[in-house]
This record gives sequence, structure tokens and C-alpha cells, in this order.
Amino acid sequence: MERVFHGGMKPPFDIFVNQAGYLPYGAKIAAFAFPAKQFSLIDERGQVRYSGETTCFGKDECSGDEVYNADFSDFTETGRYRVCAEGKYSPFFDISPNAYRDVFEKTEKAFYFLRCGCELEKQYAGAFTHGKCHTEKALICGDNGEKPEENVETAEVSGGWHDAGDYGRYSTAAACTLGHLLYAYKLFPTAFKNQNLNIPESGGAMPDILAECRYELEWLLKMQRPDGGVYHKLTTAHHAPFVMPEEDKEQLYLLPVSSSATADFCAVCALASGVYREYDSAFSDKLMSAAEKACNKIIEDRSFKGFENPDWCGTGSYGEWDDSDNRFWAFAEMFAATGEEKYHEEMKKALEKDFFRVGFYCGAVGGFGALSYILSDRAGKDNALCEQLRQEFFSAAKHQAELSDGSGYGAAMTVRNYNWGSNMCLSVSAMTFVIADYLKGERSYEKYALRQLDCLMGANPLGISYITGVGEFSCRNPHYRPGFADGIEEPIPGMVSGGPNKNLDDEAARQVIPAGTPPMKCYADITPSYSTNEIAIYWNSPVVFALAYFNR
Ligand code: 9MR
Ligand code: ZN
Repeated sequence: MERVFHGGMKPPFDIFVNQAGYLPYGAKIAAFAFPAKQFSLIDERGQVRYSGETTCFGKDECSGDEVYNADFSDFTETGRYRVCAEGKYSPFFDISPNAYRDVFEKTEKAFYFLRCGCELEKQYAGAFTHGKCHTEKALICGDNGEKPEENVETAEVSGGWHDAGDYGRYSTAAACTLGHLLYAYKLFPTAFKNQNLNIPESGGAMPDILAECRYELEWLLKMQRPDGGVYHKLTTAHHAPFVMPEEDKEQLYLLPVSSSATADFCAVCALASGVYREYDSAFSDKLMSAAEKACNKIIEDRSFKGFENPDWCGTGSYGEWDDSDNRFWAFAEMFAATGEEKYHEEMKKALEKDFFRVGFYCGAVGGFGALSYILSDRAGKDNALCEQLRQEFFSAAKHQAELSDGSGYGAAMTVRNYNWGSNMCLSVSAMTFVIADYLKGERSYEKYALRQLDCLMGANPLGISYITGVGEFSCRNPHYRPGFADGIEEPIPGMVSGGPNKNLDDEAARQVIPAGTPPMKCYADITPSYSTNEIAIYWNSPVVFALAYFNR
């Protein structure tokens, strides 16, 4: 029987902790919503190993809870413990330097499970096998999204990762995900060296994470038209029913080129070209010439081309209303990759527009551009501009730290942020804290990054770990098609659920979550609740980024 849990129900534990555990020298703060003055840490033999006083946080706006915190940061002994107060308990968790190893590997391996266009074999996928899927050719739509006739031009575009709970493949979502993962590798390469994710490429010279990203890049390269433009997405006309991917035999379509997709493609190919050079120079060259072609396209044609679904298509649209951030990222990466002044000039021109310069979202990719520019060592770099961008990261981190301090659960979130995919907001905050510390060479925001991860992995008002297979009480019924169709009770491990969404954008959530439930509890661990419990590649990738920092 499926175990159902949702906002409005009583969590199985009353004290909420990071169920993956804590690092010996990191911050360790549990939270709960009942009054208690004292708390203790108990080991597996029932021995009290630490006692302390709680602090009353008071009323927490996003959860509606009167929150108490138990801070045991100064307890550093490795072991397995739970927190106890007033006869109530947390789940067991580890204090260990390796507390985040397993979740790091699981969230990375999740991408393998989303591979499209190949069979997932038992030796790598365990029980979660599937047949080769979505390999038939796609029909190319008209430039304005006109539905093509059955016998028009087709293209071979197999491969890549399924985007999310659906089987679509979307260029901007792919680029954003690859941005998170490739920057994680660039900044913290030691976290990824010598990993064995048990994927078909494991054991090769290339780190597994790069082999996995390459699988997506090889597909993304196919999304480029001969003129350099990049198709916005590749999907069927409507989302498939809940069948295994190989059973989804509907016609695939390539939907029109967008300038956002073309710019993001340019950016991520230029970035990847540098990352892969030491492992495969031919692949690196191929990426660079694709990036150049896309770049010429966005220089030649400066008109903004967003994307809107034509009326015959009901899959995700990933609409964008402006492409300045995408262009900024593209030109910043091209400048970093080539040192050519013309890209530098274009980058500065893109910066004249007003956009969020430190974003790491699919619709706001400025942060990648800023990071690229700050990290590049090209002659001619404008140091004042560079410093400005660094300061933007610091002020974003400062602002988010204030938000975190204003939350009983340490979440750098406001009520406004609890929308579809709110866990991305949480984990992008963790990224921002990590980047601020990285750029400063300090450890001032580390504890805030940890609190975002805590919140994601169980130290939240529902006491649930939003990562499948991580922790004693984690989500079990995320919205993704094989999760239902494979007939296996356990979910694929390492999948990050979208998380609480105050707007309850689906009927299933509205049915089970009581009206008036506070934003941070608007979550339903039931398969049909796509707006609170779907998975997506770009909800996993910022988590991988933050975890890379703590596993480096
Ligand atoms: O995250 C997107 C959310 O903000 C939108 O409201 C929603 C409806 O258009 O779409 C979400 O994105 C989905 C995409 O369209 C298709 N793949 C799954 C994405 C995550 O739910
Ligand atoms: Zn597929």
C-alpha cells in the first residue's frame, strides 16, 4: 500500500532534523513546534550524550508554527543519534564527516535514471529498468509553431534526460541543469574525482558526473538547427499517460527556435568545451563550434524570441519574457572561452538591461554569466565590473541570510517563494551561500547553506525529507511517470521533489490539503500532485552543487 502523507496530517516524528545527518564541525539545529525548555541527544543504545537548552524562535510566518530550536552545533562526536525533548523524538541521523556522501551520490545518479533513448539495464538501474524510449524521429514544426504534416522534414534527436515527471526535453531547462552541474565540477572538482556512480561509463578516465552530463550534451547538440538556432523543446503534443517511457509512442515534435534557448545553448556549450577539453579534445572542439554557431545567430538576429505553446501543444512551455540574462550568460562564456573582445563588448551590452544578475533558475540564468566572468582570467577583463558582480553575490547572500534568520526553520524563503518547485528556491539559496563563501575564501555563510539543506532533508514543519531514499521519513510518491508505471513500491532514490506550493495548482493537492494550510505545509506526497510533488532535473542539480561543496 502506498504510504500517503500531506500537509494537515501529523508527521510521524515531532522533532525535525536533517535526516541525512550533520557534519561534525557544521551547524546542527533541530526544530519543533511544541514548547520545551531542555533537549538531549540520545545514541542508539539510549544513552544521553548531550543536553542543552532550547531557544524559542516564536511564531514562524511561512509554517504558522510556534517554533523551538535545539542547537547542538558544538557537539562534534561522530555517531548515530536522535534528538529528544518532552518525551518526543526526531528520527535517527548521523553525525559524520561523510553524512552527505550518500545523498550526494544518489542525487547525481538520479540523472542516469532519467536517461532517454537508451535502455536502462539491470546492472546499473537495479529494479528500475526501462526499455529504449523516444527514439523515433521528430517532426519539425513551422517557425510560428504550425503543426507539421506527417511527411515533412524530420530530425533524429534521441537521447538526453527526461525533463521531469513528464517525458519532454526542453533546451533551456537542460542548459540550466548543466550549468549547475558543470559549475559544481569546475568549483569543486575533488568532490567528483574517483566517484563510482555505477553508470555504463563508470571506470573510465572521465569523472562519472561528466560522463552523465555528456549524455545530455550529446542530445542538446542535436537540438541545434544548421543555421545555429536552437529548438526550444522536443515533446509530444500532450503529456503521456502514466506509462513507462518506451510505451509512450506518440509523435515527437521539435518546437520553434527561441533566442533564450539559442543563447543558453551557446553558453553551456562554451562552458562545457572548457570542462571536457582535458578528457576529450574532439568533443570539446565540437562543443565550441556549436557554441560559436549559436553565438553568431544571436548576434545576427537581436530580436527577442521567447516561446509560447501553439494551441495544439499542451506540454511545458518554459516561457521567457526577456533574453538579456541568457545573452549575458552566452557572451560571458564566449569571452571566457576565447578571450575575444567582441564577446566582451556584447556581454557588456547585455548588462545594460536590467535583470537579476545572480539568478540560477531556468528563466533567470544571470548568475552563471556572473560566475563565468568573475572566474575567467582573460586579459582585458574589467576589474571594476567584476567586483560589482562579486558584490551582487555578497549582497544576495546577505539578504538571504537575513531571510534565513527570520525563519524558525532557517529557510531563506518568504511566503512569496512557496510556489511550484519551491525546493529549487531553497537549494538555489544554498548555492548562493556556497558561492559567496567560495568567492570570499571564507566560511561565513556555510551555516546558512547547511540550513537550507537541513530544511530540504527533513528539518521542516512537515518533518519530511524531500529527497527520495534519503532519511527515515522521506517522500515516497513523487509525480513522475515510471514511479507509477513500474509497479515498484519504492521510488527511484535521489529524486528531489518540487516541494510545498501555497497555490495548490493541482486538483489532487486541493483535495487533500486543508484550506488555510500555511505555505510551508502545502505539500502532498501523493503521485497525482504534480504541483507539489513532481521531480525535475533542475531541482536535483542545485542540490548536487551545494552537496559538492560539502563533499569536496
Ligand atoms: O515549474 C513550472 C511551473 O512554474 C509552471 O507553473 C508549470 C506549468 O506550466 O510548469 C512547470 O514546469 C514544468 C514544465 O512545464 C514541464 N516539465 C515539468 C516542469 C516542472 O513541473
Ligand atoms: Zn525517453
